[in-house]
Amino acid sequence: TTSTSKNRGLLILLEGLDRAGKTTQCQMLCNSLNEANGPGSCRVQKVPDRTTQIGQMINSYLASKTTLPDQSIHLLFSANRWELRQTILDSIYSGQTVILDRYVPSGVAYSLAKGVADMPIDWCIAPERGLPRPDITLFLDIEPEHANIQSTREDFGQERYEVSEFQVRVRACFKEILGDGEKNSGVLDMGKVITIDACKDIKTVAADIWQAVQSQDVESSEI
Ligand code: NYM
Repeated sequence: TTSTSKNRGLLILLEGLDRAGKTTQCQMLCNSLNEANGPGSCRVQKVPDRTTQIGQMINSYLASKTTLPDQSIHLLFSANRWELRQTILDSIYSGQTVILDRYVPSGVAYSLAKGVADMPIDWCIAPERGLPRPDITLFLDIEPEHANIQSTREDFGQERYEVSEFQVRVRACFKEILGDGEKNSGVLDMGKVITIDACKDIKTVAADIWQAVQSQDVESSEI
């Protein structure tokens, strides 16, 4: 089970398209885990982390204030995760569970969906090798047309990639790289992958996520 009897915290990843409700669900899951296991036993890490210098470059790119070659922005997203690596490991090995709001699968799926000829899947995955592996990945699946109108981020719909034809391709790429259920059935090893129907109402999705996390017998192996 996911109790604090483990000597390390868990690394839990929530993935999905823009407006699938990831940020809301990360917060709800974190609140529930903090209630169950004690305050501070869990935290959320947003990826990309827009607060670092690299994060600010990513933010300008997403806001279309700057342009960059597809390869460059891909590597900046990856570099942003490498900046987070040590703090994630520190948290986990001090016993704190970390919930990631996006991670490696977003990095690969959004770049692959661009269909750039010299950015095949192995090129996209290469810079991600060696980053901490999540214990469990919850893919919040929505039909792109069900993307929530309401979002916790005010500028939703304004950023690059937030166009529905592109989201359809990103969804297909997510499914290709994550597989559908069994460990290692996709191209990336993101731990146990569970697909959650995120078209349901917020509370039902939260309950489904809670159940998936509780029912998961996570190995306390090295990350
Ligand atoms: N994105 C996110 C990428 O293209 N590559 C990545 O590695 C990551 C982590 O940036 N449209 C894209 C997905 C989103 C945007 O938005 C980040 P948000 O709302 O901060 O999750």
